[in-house]
Order: sequence, then C-alpha cells, then structure tokens
Amino acid sequence: MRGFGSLLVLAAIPAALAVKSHDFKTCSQAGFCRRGRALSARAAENPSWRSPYSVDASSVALSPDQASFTAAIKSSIYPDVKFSLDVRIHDDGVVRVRMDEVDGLRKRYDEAASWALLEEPKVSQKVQWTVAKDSVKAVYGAKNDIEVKVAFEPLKVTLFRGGKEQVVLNNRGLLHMEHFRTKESVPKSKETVPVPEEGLDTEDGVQAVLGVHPRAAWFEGEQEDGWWEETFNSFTDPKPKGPESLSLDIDFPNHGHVYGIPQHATRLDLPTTTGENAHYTDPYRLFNADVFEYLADSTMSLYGSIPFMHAHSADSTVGIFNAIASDTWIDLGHPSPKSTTSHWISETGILDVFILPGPTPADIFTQYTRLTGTPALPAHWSLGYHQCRWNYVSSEDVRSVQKRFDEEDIPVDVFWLDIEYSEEHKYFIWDKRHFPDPVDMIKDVEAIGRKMVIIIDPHLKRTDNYPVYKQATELGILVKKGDGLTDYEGWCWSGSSAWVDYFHPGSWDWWKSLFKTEQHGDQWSWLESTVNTGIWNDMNEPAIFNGPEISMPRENIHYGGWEHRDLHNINGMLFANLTSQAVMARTDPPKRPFVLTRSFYAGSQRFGAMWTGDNLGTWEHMAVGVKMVLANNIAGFSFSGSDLGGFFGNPEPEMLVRWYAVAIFSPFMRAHAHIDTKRREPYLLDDPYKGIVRNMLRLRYSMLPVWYTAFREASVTGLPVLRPHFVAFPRDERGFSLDDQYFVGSSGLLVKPVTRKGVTEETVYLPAEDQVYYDYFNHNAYRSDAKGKEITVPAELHQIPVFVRGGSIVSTRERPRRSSPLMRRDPFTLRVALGKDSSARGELYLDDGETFSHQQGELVWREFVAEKPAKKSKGVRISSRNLATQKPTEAVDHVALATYDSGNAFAKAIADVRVEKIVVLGLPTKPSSVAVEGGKELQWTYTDGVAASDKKEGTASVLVIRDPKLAVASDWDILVKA
Ligand code: NBV
Repeated sequence: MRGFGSLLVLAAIPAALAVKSHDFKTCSQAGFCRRGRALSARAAENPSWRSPYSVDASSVALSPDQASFTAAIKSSIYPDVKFSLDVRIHDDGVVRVRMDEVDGLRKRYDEAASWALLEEPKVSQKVQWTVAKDSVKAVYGAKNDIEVKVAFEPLKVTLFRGGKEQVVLNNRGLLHMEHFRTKESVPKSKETVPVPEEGLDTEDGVQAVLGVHPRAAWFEGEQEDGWWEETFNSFTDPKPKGPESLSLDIDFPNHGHVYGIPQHATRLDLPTTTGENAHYTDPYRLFNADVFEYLADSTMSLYGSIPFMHAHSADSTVGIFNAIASDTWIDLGHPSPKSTTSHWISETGILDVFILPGPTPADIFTQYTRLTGTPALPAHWSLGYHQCRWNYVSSEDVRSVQKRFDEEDIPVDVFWLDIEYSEEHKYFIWDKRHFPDPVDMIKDVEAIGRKMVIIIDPHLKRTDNYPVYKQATELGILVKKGDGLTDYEGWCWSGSSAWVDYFHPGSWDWWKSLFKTEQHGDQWSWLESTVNTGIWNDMNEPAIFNGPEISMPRENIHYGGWEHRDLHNINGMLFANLTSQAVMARTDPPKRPFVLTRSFYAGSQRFGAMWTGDNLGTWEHMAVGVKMVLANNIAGFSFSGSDLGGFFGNPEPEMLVRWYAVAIFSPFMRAHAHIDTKRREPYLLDDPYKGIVRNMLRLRYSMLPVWYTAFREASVTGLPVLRPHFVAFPRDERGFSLDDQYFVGSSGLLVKPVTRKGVTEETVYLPAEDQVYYDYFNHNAYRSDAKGKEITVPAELHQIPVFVRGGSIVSTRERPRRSSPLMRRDPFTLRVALGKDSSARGELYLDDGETFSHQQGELVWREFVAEKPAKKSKGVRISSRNLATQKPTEAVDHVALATYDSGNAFAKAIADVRVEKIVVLGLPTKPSSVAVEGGKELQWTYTDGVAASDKKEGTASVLVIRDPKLAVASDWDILVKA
C-alpha cells in the first residue's frame, strides 16, 4: 500500500526511492492524450490537412447590443452532430470563446469557469461585431488596434494587435470536440473513409469523398483508442460516457516565450515538448496528483493546476485562461525562436477559453485577476516564520520547541501540527494521550501573538464514533461510486475512508459549522481549538492510497451527476476555499483566515496560501522550488512557498542555511520535514550556522513591511508579490528566461538566493536600463546599462545577493523581536536608494493585520519621495505623503477601496509610531544641513562615497539621519541641503 511505505523513507535520498513514475500515466498511457497527440501527428504529416469544423454563416446571431454573438458550428466529418459557438468581449478587452455540443446524448461539464471566476464578467457595451461573408470581426481597444476575427471556413479565432497575430485558436486545425456517442452507433473502422488524395480543400470535396458516411479515419484515426474503457496498472476506468475529449491548438505566432500553467517542477520559461529539439518528451500535464518524491525537472503533473499561460515577446504579452477542470495535457513548441505553438488536450469539458490581450505583463495580471480574483490580503502574522514538522508529538513537545526558540532568540510566528495530533487520524479529534490539554497548549503559543496551524485532511475515517463522518453520511453529502448511489470508500491515513463532496451545497454550511469554537445547538464542532488557529489542508487532490494514480476513480459521482473526471482539478480548491470560509466564520466580525492548501486551481488565490508539496532535501529541489514559486506568482497565486529544508531527507547545515535564505525571500516561509527525518529546528544548528540563520530570520522580520506592502498591492491590483524579470522589465530580452532571481513587489529589491553547493560568489543580472543598483548590506553601487549587465558578487554562506534598485525607498523595522505581533508599534527605518536622477520613491502599507477593518478605511498607506528641491540642486527633499487619498482608482475594479480618512482609528492608534532612522544612499556631496522643513537641525552622519548620479561603481555615499522624531503616518519634509 502506497503511503505507509513512505514512513520508511530514509535520511539520505537513495535514487531507488525517487519518484514512482509508474504510479502516474504518461501521455501514451492515457487514451485521450494519445488520441490528441495522434491527431496532431496526422495533421503535421498531411500538407492538405484542414480542420473539419466550420461556422454556419447563416446561423450567426448578434446579441441585440451587438456585443456578443452565437453561431452554429458544423463538423464535416459528423454532419449530424451540432455544436454552438459563443464569443464575447468583456469590458476590459478579454475575449471569451465558448463552444459546446448541442442536443448531444449527454451534457459536457460546463461549470469549471463558474468555480474559478469571481463573478460573471461584464460584456463590453462598446465593442460591436460586424458580420462579413467569411468571418465575424470586432475592432476595439484604446487605440482601436485590437481586432478579433472569427473565420468561418474552417473555424479559426484570431486576436490581432497592430495588425499582428497575437493568439490564434485552431490555427493548425487540431480542434476536436469528441461528441457523445453510443458504442452501437459507431461504425466499425473498416467502414471509415481514408484521407482523400486530392486534399481537403473544400468542404464539398470532403463531403463528396466521405459520401454519406460520417466518420473519417483521417481525422479521428483508425482505432477506437481507449474510447470505452481503459486500464492503467490494476485500475480499470469504465468510461460510461465514452469518448468526450477536447483538443485545441492555441498558437502565439509572435511570442517566443511562454510561462505559467503551474504546477510543474521546471523552468519558468517553459521548455518545449514537441518539435525536433524538444526538451521534454511528454506534454505538461495538469492533473492534481500526490506524486511521491517528485522529480526536480519534469512535465509531470503535481498537486495543483492553473490553466493560465502568458505568452511574451519584447513588444507584447498576451494570456490564455483555459477554464477546464479535467485531466489536461499541453504540448509546447517553438517552430521559430519568436513563435510558440501550444496544443491542449483535455479529457472532458466544454471549450471555454479566455484570451487576454495584454499588451504588457501588468495588463495580463489585471485582466486575469479581474476574472479569477486578486489574492486575499493575508493576516500579517502569516508572513512570519512558520515552524512545522511531521510531527510535534505532544503538547509538551510543542511547548519545549517554542521555549527553545525563545531561549535562542530566534523569531518565529507559527507552530504547526501534522496528522499525528489526531486520534486514529480522525481530524479535529485530539489524541489525548499526547495532547491532553490542546486549548491550553494553543493558548500558550498564542501568548505573545504567535499562532498554531493544525492539519485537517479531507479523508474521513469510516467509523460511527467519528461525528464528522457520521454527520456527513447522514446528510448524504459523501462522494458516490460510479453507480451514483453508494458512498465511495477508499484507503488513506485513516484506513478505510470516505470523502465529502464539496460540490454538494448541503456540505457548505455544515463544514463551516464544524469549525465553530463555541457550542451551537447540538451540532458537533471543534470546541477544542481557538478562533486564531489556522488550518492546513493536505491530501486534497484528493490523494487516495488505493485509487488510480493515487487519487479518486474517475467514474465516481459528484453533486449534479458529474463524474469525478469532469471536475478533478477543482476538487482541492473547493475543500480549501470552504475551509477558509469556515475559519472566517468563527468570529463576528470575522478575522482574516489562514488556510494552507496543497491542491489548487485558478481562483485559489482568493482564499489562502499554497506550498509545493513533498520536495526532496536536494540542491535541485531547492533551486526548482524558486522557479515553481515564481510560476505560481505569475499565475495569480502569490502566497506560495516550498518546504524549507526539503520534506524528505536530512539536509546538511550548508544546505539548510541556504534554504533559509531562499525561504526568507519567499512569500510563504515554512520549515517542514518528514516524520523519519532528524529534528532540524534552527536552534539545533551549531554556530556559525545557527547565528547565520538567526540573522536571516531577523532580516525577514525586518522586511515584513516590504512583504506586507507587496501583498497589499497584489490584493488590490493583481500584480504578483514576486516578479520575475520578464514582468519587471518586459522589453529586456536577456531577462526573459531568468528564473533564479526576481524582484519583491514594487519595492525595488532584487534577490538572487544561492541554490548551489560550495558557492562563494554568484553572478547577478542587472536589467537593461541605465540605473544604479545598491548592495542591500554593504551599499556597494553597481551600474547597469541599456544592454543589461552581469555582475559577480560575494556569496559566502552568510551572504545573500540582495540589491536595491536606485530610485526606491525601502521601509523596514529593524528591532529584533520574538514574533511579528510584538513589532506592531516598532519604529521604522527608511532606506532611500537614490536613482541616477537623484530621486526615489517607495510605498508603505499598514493596517491592523488581522481583521477586515482596512476595508472600512482603517489603514495607513504612505508614499515616501526623495527628489531634488531644485533642478541643479545637489541636495534632496525627502517627504512623506498620504497615498490613500491620491491613488484610490488603481485597483482592479471589483476590489472595494474604502474612502480613506487619515484620521481613521488605526492611523490614530499608531500616531506615535516613529521613523527612527533614514539612510540615504548615493548623495553627491556631504550635506551642509539636514533638517525637518521649518525645524531645527537633525542628528546625522555622512560617509563619502559614490554618488547615484555618477557613472562610477564602488561604495555609495551614505547619509544616516538618526531619530528625526517624525511619525511614520504623518506628512513631513526633510531638507538635505548640499
Ligand atoms: O501529513 C503528512 C504529510 C505532510 O507532512 C506533507 O507535508 C504532505 O505533503 N502528508 C503529505 C502525507 C504523506 C506524505 C508522505
């Protein structure tokens, strides 16, 4: 039985224990993927190939406002089967293309978008379609430079910008929506008609050659390959609905780089899977799966799926969100360095594709998050350090781990409990032998504002003495077997188990009620927890030890009669989303919930955090974790991280220290380890390692204002917290494939964590711009230029290459504390990194960090600006301004930005929080005076060095202003006179 075997996983990681690939299908082991690839191969071999799908011109029906249209689609190989097309343009220019079978034997799954989307997007009232003989077209955009053309014969949808093809659907004629059929109705293959020698130029020609017979082997292949039943390992999938896959080619003829479609352990700039020099042999797969000891370089599917892809070139970025929830494989090719082909093959579902017109990466984020939502603003404490392992084994264990952190003065915010806290893996139910006093234990942790996060897995132990299982059974909300009647039973940590069907509306309020910490009627709820306890949702792909591909049988039935295969990739999202709502519903008014999920889908970002699952304690996994977190960030889901230290194995001190450096620059920072690993809490390290890690964690804590401000920006604008180079510098081609260094929000911080053994120096790429970049720690100034530049910097074990881009002002809190809530009233340091024009700006966002009062305007949002007081001046004016009243419209428009009153209760509560230090880098000369405008001289020191406005490199000049006695939340000006 898989899973229990993993208990035996050992310290080092022998190759033999690596990924159990045989548990998971390759494309050639999945009938529909084989069919999709074979279709593509036939098309490639056949110069006269043309798509059999066409628009029936006479059926085109514009909506009364002409903003959208529908049309009938015919297939020349199945003239009796009807399809419908629905195309609309949203008010932000996103194009939605939907196609479904009409009056078929059954209904295709069409609910993926409804789970992913925040709301039904508004159709543009400005765009108008015009119908021509051979196509329908719409022209729009601020410069009227976007054109969407739906060609009739064959069906092809193209988005042009500036006359150039940006995105083309069915460009290569690989669209195929397998219609529902019965076994009996299918003609035997000998009756099929071969591809006509004279080619497939006209519809008439095809029909004539095909005669009356509907099925053409040239298109669908000779064989009924895996149509009605399929066996993989010992599992037979009965496929009661027969073939219903969807193949669609989506090409980007003018974009040489594609990114996104997490989750895969691979590079950010996705390597090819097709073509002569294909990097991988198998397509990228999106099928949420618990892959044991996954590979660090593979297209294999992992725990979550976001079918969202960016296509990028120096002058254009476009995006695709393919709202599909079934097993999906994606082939990628670069027919030329400047173009990309993609082929999406899905097991079931309607065609529901959103084309995001860009034209910049920032526009893509706005467009994507208008569809699926911006990331939730996390509780501030959840950006601190999380200490987890499988398992802290008792209340006393938890208390002593916390004590050791305090004794060693190592900051930490959260302690976690894995599955062994529960009695027989009945989640919510404490194993009282080891956790006799759970609430007291949690309260001990919460004493200085720390929190606990406790795991709740989705498998329910099938025993009547487990109230959660019992109630779910009585409510009739468990997932059913293929017969649609019997509750499904599978095997997981809890032994024989059942799974709640979270698609069932009857499960929603019930699940919420379980998390109440006070008694409500006779409903069972988790009284033995606290309202601050966060929740960890694991195994929600769902992982099932004795199921096919370690998951649920595809023929299982969910609410509405849908098969599990239809909605598999959404399953995990629903579980975590409902948990998040449940956690939020514990108090009135609610607090911001913290829920970590392993499985996810498009839209999961609205509800919590994710991590990259069971990585290995290897350098490769450390490195690929950075890329995976970047991929998640650009796919809308910023709150992400990898297990610090590696889940499997015992990292040596050097590796562990480097991993801390990676983690302190990840949005989500949690150390975690497998049950068979040695304890590796940072206090167990010897010096110098321990001291280095302590300093790193203190660095993270000092930068919490930067992280929180970046998260706030993400929650309002959709821009990611971590920004790879192509996002920050979309025109700089040298940065398009970079995925081992990145920027943190809009802070100007550029980070390159070291992920290789034995390194003492590291090269860092400075983007193509004429700008100065300062080493965060020693203030060394480096210069980039219009071509971009690689620099080599020291990177000993205690060093992390971190730079501040000239022109930025970074706010930090530098007093070491044991937990982040203790920093609430701490003063700020401002690092003013002057740019080449001797100016700089930065933002700082603050609120109470745990409630939703910021939505009522309880917040502080400041802008700090440094600029020359007069054109030729060598001095600088540093000012603090209230930003909230100036910029309320920059939000994605569904995010309610409350009107801000600078006298709000939160602002008042922190009115005495000071700026205690201002460090100005790159002044050209020693100041003659530094004073608050209209006030007296401040305390300052100046060290001569390189000026921002020079072309020189070397240690920058540093002005340190001490304790200017200014409140962080008020307006002020400091004049630095030359
Ligand atoms: O709950 C135990 C583990 C957990 O520690 C890990 O983080 C999850 O990804 N869980 C998987 C189950 C089994 C792992 C072999």
